Amino acid sequence: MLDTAVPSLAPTTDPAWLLVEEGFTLVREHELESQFAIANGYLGSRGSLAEGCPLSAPATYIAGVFDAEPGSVPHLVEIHDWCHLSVSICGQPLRLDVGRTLEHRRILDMRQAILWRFWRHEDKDGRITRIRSFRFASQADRHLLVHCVEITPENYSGPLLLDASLAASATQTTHEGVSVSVALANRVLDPDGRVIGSTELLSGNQPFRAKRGSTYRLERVAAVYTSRETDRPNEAAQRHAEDALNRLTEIIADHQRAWQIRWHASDVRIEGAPEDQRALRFAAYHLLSCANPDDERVSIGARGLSGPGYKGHVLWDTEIFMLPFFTLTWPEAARAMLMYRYHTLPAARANAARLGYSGALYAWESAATGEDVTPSFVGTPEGEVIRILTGEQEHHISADVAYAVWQYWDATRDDRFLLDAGLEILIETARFWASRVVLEEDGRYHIRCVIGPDEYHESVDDNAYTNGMAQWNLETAANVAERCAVYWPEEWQAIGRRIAVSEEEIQSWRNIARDIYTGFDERTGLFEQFRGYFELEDIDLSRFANRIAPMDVILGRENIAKTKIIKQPDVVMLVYLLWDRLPAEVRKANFEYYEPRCGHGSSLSPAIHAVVAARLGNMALAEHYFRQTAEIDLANNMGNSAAGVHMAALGGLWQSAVFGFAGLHLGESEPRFQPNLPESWRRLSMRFQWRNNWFDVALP
Ligand code: IFM
Repeated sequence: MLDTAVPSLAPTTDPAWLLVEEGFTLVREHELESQFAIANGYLGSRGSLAEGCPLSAPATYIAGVFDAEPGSVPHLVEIHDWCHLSVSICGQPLRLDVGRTLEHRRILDMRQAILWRFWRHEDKDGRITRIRSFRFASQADRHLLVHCVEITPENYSGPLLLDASLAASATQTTHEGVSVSVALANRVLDPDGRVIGSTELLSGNQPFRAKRGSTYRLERVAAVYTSRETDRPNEAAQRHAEDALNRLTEIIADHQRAWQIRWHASDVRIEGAPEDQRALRFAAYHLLSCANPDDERVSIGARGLSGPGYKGHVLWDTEIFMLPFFTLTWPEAARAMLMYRYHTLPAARANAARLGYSGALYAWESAATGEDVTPSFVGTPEGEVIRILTGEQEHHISADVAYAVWQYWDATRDDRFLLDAGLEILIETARFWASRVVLEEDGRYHIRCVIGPDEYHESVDDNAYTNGMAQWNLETAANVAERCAVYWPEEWQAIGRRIAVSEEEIQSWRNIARDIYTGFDERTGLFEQFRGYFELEDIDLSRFANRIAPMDVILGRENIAKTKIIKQPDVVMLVYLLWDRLPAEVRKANFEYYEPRCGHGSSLSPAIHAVVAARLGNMALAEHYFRQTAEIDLANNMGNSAAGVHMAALGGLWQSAVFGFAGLHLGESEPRFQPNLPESWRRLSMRFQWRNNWFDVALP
């Protein structure tokens, strides 16, 4: 008899840790597969039903492993459906759409990061079968995925057939030359815990007799390796899967312990608002699931490892929306993500050079190498082909990466990172801006033909966000470079040998930053979002309050560009990121002007409005936007969670609780709180790490 922890494992009892789906609604299946995804920063697997259903889209991804068919942009590779399993009893397949479902419940236990399924089913001849299963992606051993299924014939004895043949061990090689090996180790146990078979019992053609009231268990481990980690991924995967199956109890305990550590460092506890609590845990669950402090070659894509959206590409979503969570709760993971930007600096340099600029222009959409992989065209459901200009024009990404580098260093004082990687990013991005600006007749530096965060307006001049962030980038690079030259002269010389920086160059960054056009109007205190924005048609968005489609669909792409309606915060984004540099009345004036003009056509939008509204004390708006953000995936309120959860919105939700409602400000000498909690939040408590100290906070 095997000593295994499987039978005693159970979901957490506190409902604030659980996401529960009762019953089965076919059309919700895709969004649930995203919500219920399990991941560990190396592997991610959608929460599909093991036996499949007409709408199943199972997929398992490996972070950073992309493939590209000729002529198309790279996408995350989908590996074999490792957890497929069909069960037949007395010759009848057990399926939700055949017979009668007596009970069907799926539970994502976020505390243990385990996806559970409880199912009682009656076939057309009255046979009742009970299934209890769970799966997880080990947080302690990132190469492992585990799936256990218990099957109990409640009121009959008869032949039980298991078919997992679709989930065979396999090796596949991508067009990009990466070999991926998935090895499975299985065993089937009888009610006494004795092994009665392994792979042969899962072939779909070897039934065994199951006894009424007895529970049979399948234990299955998938191990995944690629040629990026070892020359022999196949052997490594085989060995690892066999070994892990023999140590299942330990594997489970290690996974639970690893998550305990993560939650201890990052759980934001809310008393008085269970739904908000659950939403914050859902956000942290997916963020924590997608990070890997041990791999500097990867970062987190817009939909994490939960679905095919954005093909797994990395955008500014990571640095501006997700990274603050990691910097303050898991700095090792934040560092690895920034190192991904360091390792892709050569591609960013090439990208700038290709367009005739100096320094580094990060790819708007980035995959394994950092080359720009933004698709140039997209087809709409109506069959229209649309040109995509973001890859060519959304240059603010370079300043966003620089901003994240500085934020990380400021919060961690990780000098080694700054000297080995961060400073080079700051310098190369500043260099890009110095070559990107044009000194015009008015004596000001201008940046023409860009797209700001508001993607409803393309090819605009002097976008306030882009210019403001470029100004910040130039000034910060100058300050940090000068500081390094004084404090770390040897390292500074070494950096100089790699990317020679002269005092004149630093001075030129300061001059540009001083004279760059910002679009700020002293009289009104407003930034003009871009040249000519104030002359555009003003449309009262409250007239469209009950809309069910985004404004660009309602008005049409060309028409919306002629209006002041914006897709997502642009000036408000600038106000948020450069908060301490702007007077209070300027922040307020710009929020009050732009907020009513925002159509929230992007999942990135409401969270930033929530943070800024909370900081301004506008609690009604702040709570409204907080809940809108929470519902993006939990209620699929944008209708596109099927393609994966929205990682930026999840990071934004955390930011709206921490930097918005809790009012955390990371000043020069110590963190300060200026809380504005929603009325229902009796108490917010959290931990975070700042400059190598842990802070435990309880508000009020
Ligand atoms: O990066 C965002 C962009 O700002 C708006 N559209 C969606 C992208 C990916 O989330």
